[in-house]
Amino acid sequence: QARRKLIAGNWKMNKTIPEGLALVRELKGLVASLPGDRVELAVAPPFLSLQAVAKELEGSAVKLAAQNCHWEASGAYTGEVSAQMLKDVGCAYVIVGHSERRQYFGETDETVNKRTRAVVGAGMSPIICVGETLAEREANRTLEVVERQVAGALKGFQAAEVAGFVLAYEPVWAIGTGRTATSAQAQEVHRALREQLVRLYDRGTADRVLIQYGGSVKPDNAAELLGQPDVDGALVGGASLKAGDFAAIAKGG
Ligand code: G2H
Repeated sequence: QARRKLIAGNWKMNKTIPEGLALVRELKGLVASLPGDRVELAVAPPFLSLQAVAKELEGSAVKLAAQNCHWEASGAYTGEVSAQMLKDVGCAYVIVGHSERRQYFGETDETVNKRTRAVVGAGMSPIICVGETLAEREANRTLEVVERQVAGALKGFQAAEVAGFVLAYEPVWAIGTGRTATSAQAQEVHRALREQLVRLYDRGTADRVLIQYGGSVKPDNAAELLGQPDVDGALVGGASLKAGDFAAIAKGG
């Protein structure tokens, strides 16, 4: 059975609550006819908008995702949000280890692993982001880097847990830059990650994990990327801020 595609919109630090509500209202109408068994949609608004967006999405097939979470269950961690809080508000997914968090907020493979543990413990699916910088690609270290990130994130997890995970390959040089990996470059990395999952677990598990591509996905490049055998969806930033573009990407898949 073919894997479903997961198209997730990472709003990053964009949209006030009213702006976010307007976006999902428009989006719901545009994607109502998509075949839900083949294409799943999710939006990841800022924490502050999650509750309002969750209410607006009631009765819709569009899922809710968060952009990050802390690994501890509760306590004196000023400014942080726990996985259980995100589950309670209605999140199905949590993005973990986005390159912007690795770059600006000190995220490491170890903290990605801890956050992933918290997400799974609260009954949600992680969307674990990995990707190489331009310097790493030019030094032919792409696969070494992404495989290290994946191994670090998955440390200690059993096959049955990992089968419900989502990985997102996001080459850092393609994020928000307008540069996109070619479909062949994406497929090469996605295939390598799938083979890594076979080595770490087994073929059945590897075949169930969704591997999204992210990095300047737009309506005009989505179909080509999503047409690759190991590209199981997209993590969309800038283009997810316009309902029309996001719906067009989802339809392209
Ligand atoms: C990559 C992506 C979303 P954009 O960060 O995670 O953003 O589509 O703007 O490159």
